[in-house]
Amino acid sequence: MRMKGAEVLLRCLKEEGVEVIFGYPGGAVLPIYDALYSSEVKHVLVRHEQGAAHAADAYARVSGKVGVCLATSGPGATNLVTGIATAYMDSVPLVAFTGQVATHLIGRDAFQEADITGITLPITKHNYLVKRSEDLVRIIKEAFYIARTNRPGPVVVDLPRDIMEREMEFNGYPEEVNLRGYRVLKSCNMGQVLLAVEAIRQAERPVIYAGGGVISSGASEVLQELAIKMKIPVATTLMGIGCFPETHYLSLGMLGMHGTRYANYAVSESDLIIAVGVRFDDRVTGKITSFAPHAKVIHIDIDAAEIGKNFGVDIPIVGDVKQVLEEIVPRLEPREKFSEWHRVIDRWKEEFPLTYSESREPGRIKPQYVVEQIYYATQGNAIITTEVGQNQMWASQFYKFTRPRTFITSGGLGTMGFGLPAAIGAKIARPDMTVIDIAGDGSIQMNIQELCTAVEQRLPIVICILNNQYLGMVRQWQELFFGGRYSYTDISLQPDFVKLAEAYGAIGMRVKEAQDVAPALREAFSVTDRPVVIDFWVEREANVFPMVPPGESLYNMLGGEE
Ligand SMILES: Cc1ncc(C[n+]2csc(CCOP(=O)(O)OP(=O)(O)O)c2C)c(N)n1
Repeated sequence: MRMKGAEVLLRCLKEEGVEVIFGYPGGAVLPIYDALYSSEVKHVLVRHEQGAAHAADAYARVSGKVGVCLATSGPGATNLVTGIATAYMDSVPLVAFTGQVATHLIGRDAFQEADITGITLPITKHNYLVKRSEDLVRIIKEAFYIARTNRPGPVVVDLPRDIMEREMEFNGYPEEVNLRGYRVLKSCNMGQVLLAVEAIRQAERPVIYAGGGVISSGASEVLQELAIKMKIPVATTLMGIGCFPETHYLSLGMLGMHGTRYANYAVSESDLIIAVGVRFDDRVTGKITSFAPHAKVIHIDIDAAEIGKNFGVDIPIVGDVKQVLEEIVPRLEPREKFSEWHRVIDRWKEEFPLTYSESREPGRIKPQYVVEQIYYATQGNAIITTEVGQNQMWASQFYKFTRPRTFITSGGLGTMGFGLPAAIGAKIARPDMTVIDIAGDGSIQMNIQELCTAVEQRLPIVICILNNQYLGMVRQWQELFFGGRYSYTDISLQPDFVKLAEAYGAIGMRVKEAQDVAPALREAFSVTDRPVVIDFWVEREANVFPMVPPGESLYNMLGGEE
């Protein structure tokens, strides 16, 4: 069948099961937008391409499908870059389509030309420039396949305008992918699995250290089975939050820089670390030479390049986390008791709980209290997206997540401006769930324009701004490590967020007293047809504690109570 390249693209997207793409038009993608006009694929018009990438990324994190975004050539494509890098650092399956100038103009500094495959080479799992119509269908098939298999990640497909315009033969969407040098891992080394089983059997003080790989491989259930069967406490990374219910007595919460004291102590005292779908990031390990000094370490990961990259391990297992755990768990006899190890941990939990004190400033609330109230109001049954900074850490500490794919945050890149577009993508993926963006007053201003997108899409997402009128996390570092010299972190000159929300057609509310927090949240959750922004005035100089200072060992944590 003959049709235009742009029509072929949309046919392929339908074959892939793509329901929605997040995008922004421009000259080079006009043929694609023309095809979209009469396509069944839903398109969400964002207000900035960065928003499209983050929304598609969050859609993927929440749904487990591949997220798709679309931008025009040149500035449209470069505006996607931060979003692509964010997805890359957090191993999120994303296909980003970019328009490109016509093939005969490439390399001539044509209007709105940018070498997007060159630019995104280090931040994509793979990328393509489609040079011939004959390659289009195969490349789309490969792009989706590469994005979602093995360690997921973003793939860019750059589409020259003439290829989208020109008619070509469409002979259907291929079933199979044939990629030389790219194999999907189907099995793991059983010798290593048996070593891991033996190590788990023998351990006296084991800890599971679980990361985002557990969630992306769908291994949460089998991980829970392992933990419960063997009575092993579970600490998660920021990306792993939700893979193990934080309400369970075996949960240690998060470990690392802003983790719980008991998670960090448990890791430091353990004799066996079962590291699953993690990458030994410096925010987690602290000073790497003193990380888990007494432990034998099992590391299970789909990406062989992660094993031994930051930390030497004793039992490396390359494979899909879910498949590997499914090999390990049935080979273990349930453990009767770990009474001594659990007693030690219980004592730490009692002695060093996550707490905070009353607000010292009249007319300002404790930010931790706001997060706790969000938790109580939603019974842990919501999807939380965050911006970056203190707001993100308080969300991770004080909201008790019980399910995978419900905490959506930029971990690896730490991208301010992620939370609002992510909330849009999350709500579109799960319209049945309550979606809340826990935001800082700095970060929210980085992609505030997406409020318009949320209004247009009639999305009842709730944006809770923890407004401390500072770039809080940076101010905290200045307070602790730069003698309190607050160099350019005071952002008290800011818009009136209530009026700003209203200007966009959303609902705006302001809360300054603790007793008004819960009623405001109730009111916000009763809205069904538009976003709500709540401007919570929080204590200006509240800090995130505990904290492992950068480069220190996990033992040396500052503060316990704030
Ligand atoms: C795009 C981007 N620019 C700069 C930073 C560095 N940074 C990390 S946290 C932070 C402050 C965030 O302030 P705010 O959004 O108000 O949140 P708070 O820490 O006060 O909760 C900054 C500037 C970043 N992470 N991302």
